[in-house]
Amino acid sequence: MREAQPATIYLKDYEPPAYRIEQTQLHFALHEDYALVTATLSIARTAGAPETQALVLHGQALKLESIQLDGNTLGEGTYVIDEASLTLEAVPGEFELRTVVRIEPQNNTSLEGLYKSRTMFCTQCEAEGFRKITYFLDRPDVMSIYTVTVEADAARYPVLLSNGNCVATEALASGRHSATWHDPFPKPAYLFALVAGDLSVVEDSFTTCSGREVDLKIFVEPKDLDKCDHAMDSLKRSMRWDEETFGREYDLDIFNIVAVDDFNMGAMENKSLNIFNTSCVLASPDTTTDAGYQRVESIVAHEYFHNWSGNRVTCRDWFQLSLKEGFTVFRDAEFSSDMGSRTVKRVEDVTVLRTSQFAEDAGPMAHPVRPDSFIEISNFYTVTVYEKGAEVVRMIHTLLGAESFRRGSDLYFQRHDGQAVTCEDFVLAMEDASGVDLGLFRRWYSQAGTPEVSASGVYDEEAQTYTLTVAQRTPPTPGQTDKQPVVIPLAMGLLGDAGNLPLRLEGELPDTETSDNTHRVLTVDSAEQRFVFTGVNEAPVPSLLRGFSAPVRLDYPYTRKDLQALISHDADGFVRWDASQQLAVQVIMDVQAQLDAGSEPDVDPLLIDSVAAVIADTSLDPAMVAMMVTLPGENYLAELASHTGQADVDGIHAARDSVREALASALSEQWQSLFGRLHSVEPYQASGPEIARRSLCNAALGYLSADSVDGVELALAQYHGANNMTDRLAGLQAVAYFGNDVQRDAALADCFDKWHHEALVVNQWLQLQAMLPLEDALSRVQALMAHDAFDLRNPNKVRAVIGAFASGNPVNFHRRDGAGYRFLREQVAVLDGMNPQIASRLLGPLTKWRNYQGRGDMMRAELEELAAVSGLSPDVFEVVSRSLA
Ligand code: B3K
Ligand code: ZN
Repeated sequence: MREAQPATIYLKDYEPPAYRIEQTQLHFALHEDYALVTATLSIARTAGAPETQALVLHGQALKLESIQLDGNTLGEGTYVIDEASLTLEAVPGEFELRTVVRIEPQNNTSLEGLYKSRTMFCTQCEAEGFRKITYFLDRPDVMSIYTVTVEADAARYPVLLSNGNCVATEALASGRHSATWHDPFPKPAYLFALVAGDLSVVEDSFTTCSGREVDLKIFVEPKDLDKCDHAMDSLKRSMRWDEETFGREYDLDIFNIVAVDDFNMGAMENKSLNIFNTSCVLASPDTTTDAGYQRVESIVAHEYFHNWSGNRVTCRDWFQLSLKEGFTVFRDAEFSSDMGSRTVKRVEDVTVLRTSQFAEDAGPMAHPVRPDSFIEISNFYTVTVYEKGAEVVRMIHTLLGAESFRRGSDLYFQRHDGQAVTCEDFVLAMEDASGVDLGLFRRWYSQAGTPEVSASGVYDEEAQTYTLTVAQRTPPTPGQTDKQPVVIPLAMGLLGDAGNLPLRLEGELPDTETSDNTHRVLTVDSAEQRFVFTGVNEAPVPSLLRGFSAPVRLDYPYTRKDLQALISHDADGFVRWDASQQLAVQVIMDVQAQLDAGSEPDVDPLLIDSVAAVIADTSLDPAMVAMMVTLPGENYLAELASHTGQADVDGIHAARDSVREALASALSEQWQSLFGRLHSVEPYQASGPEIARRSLCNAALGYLSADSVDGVELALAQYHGANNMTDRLAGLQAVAYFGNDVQRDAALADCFDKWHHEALVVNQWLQLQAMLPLEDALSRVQALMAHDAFDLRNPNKVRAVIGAFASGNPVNFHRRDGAGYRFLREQVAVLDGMNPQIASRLLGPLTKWRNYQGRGDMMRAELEELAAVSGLSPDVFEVVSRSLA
């Protein structure tokens, strides 16, 4: 048990490594109750480092069996081992170090390092898991060439994989065999991977732009062989897209993906051996929803894109995590936009950003895209580093324009190929290639918190001018009280009665007008600025932050009529959707106030008219219609409420339900005819138009079942008759939410009965139940945890039940009696002993204790209870202590 408080690491303390490891040879002897890892490292002192510099290798939970330096066994007393390192006080300038360590993969429940998932061995090393495999300089700026031999029982583990190319295989005595892999590209230890198992494979190939053949393989358990086609297709499309869009060609002759069931996150970009959570790679119409298909496509692409943005050019240190993650999320979002609908993808991403990232930025864990300090880096794989980081890259793209941005990324890859670099290097390449000064823009990397932009407009009819005043401020965040203005690209237009108006800024000559003179990107970079548009011949409604051009909170005093105008005919799809959400938010808040005051809810007919108009607008993509008629989520509403005060979870839930009922009943005929028109029993296709059709059809089904028992019958029929998981789950969900107890329990039981053999379906079944806003939700969740289908060691199950309850069932997690909070605290305490990363992640909802009306004390008390537990992992310790600070 650790006594001292875990140490904080600071970016300002970064020092380049004193030693390099040029070659790394590893030999793994895998057995059922232990593994022996022999590491032979060619180490050299960095030029300029003092000869007296000790060599300190990272190492955790390793049992050293032997150690040799240049062939000579080192005796005890010539080195020092503690719980995190192996230190050699005096070493030559160049030498070979050989260690043999014993580890226990079968007992490794942290799923970090080398561990067992069901029947296979696999690894997860990012960020600092390699030190649980062998003694090493486990930091991303130490890059080495790896040769790896894996030896195991041939019958149990016929497939033996590591990074790079397979250079030898051997049959050994006692039914064992081995395979040796060599990766010609130097890489940091976090990209190392190993897999040993009895796996089946789906094979394909890809011809790169220069004509090289690459073998593509997806390894899965034999039962999942029929669920690999979509991932394989997505991989080939990603490879082509990266060549065409970013000029990036794949660099080896082999690219492997392995699916594992027990995985802490979605997937991992290990060089040429990506390891995936089964939930992010397997897809079949019967087990996977449309959202699941899209997730597989985007995660396969994301991990593949890392081959350049992350692997060929990697991070100098973990403070630079967003260098690879923000950039790669931007790249995968662009890919998905090109594969499907750009606006739909944007709306989905912005919803996540505004619901989760804005909340993170406003809470105790707020940190800049490039954090200054951390205790446990695993806690910083956040929506800020990923999603806000991607927004920062997107803003550079907007400010430079597509062509200069591409020149910048070409320069970045060419200049830094094979290096471990910083966010600053990325920005510099963008500046050098474009000539655009990004000096002040850099604040986005160092300043935490979501900027608040307030805009107001004045129309002068006589002068025919429209003056837009834009002010910005960023609220203080923990440890950062003084904020500077940031550079905000504000994409905008002006909407008149008959459409978007031509734009001319004061002082501009008419010939500076661009081809699309109804759209502009204004650069807002000081505390307050005015933009005067001339020649404006009618009072416009401003269309602001088009495409969500910057990750800010925008406040403009729109009237409901203004919003209606934007919804019905602005040129920007994102603004149309956003206006529909703003209108819904206003109406829900009205209803909440009415319910609070004890009056009957009175839903503004303007909302109903506007939803009716959206449904009737056949020029809109059905997926857009589905998103525009879907009310903002309870977590988003709570985030908005806590921005200006505190959230009343029950009030939000009741008001949102009541507005939904009003829309359901006022427009029941429209929902009926939509459903009738869109419902289909044709064979499933995961194509854009089909996904769009299903999304709108199922939105209609939701309203129909909220409105009447006939609607529930329709949902029940859809559940039973569906030929795909999207429609089946939508039917089941509608029955579970709006049906009576008998219908609900029968349908849920039927689903388990039919699908208990498909783990990924069972996870969705668990999650649906954990999120039901029923009075007995907590005891249902406890019963699910006692169910045979549940397993506390499997992160997917934990997320599906405990995670979904705590973050997707607000009324029950925030029960008045505090039982939801107690439950989460107890689970986190248990999980912390098994899997600290998962434990720490689950804590998220409790950290927001300041946001909730009448609940804060109870939530804080649970955090205090956790803080008092001795032997907390650094992961949980960091989150708890920051939350209480
Ligand atoms: N790079 C990995 C995430 C690793 C998380 C480690 N705790 C997956 C990704 O972002 O592509
Ligand atoms: Zn990533």
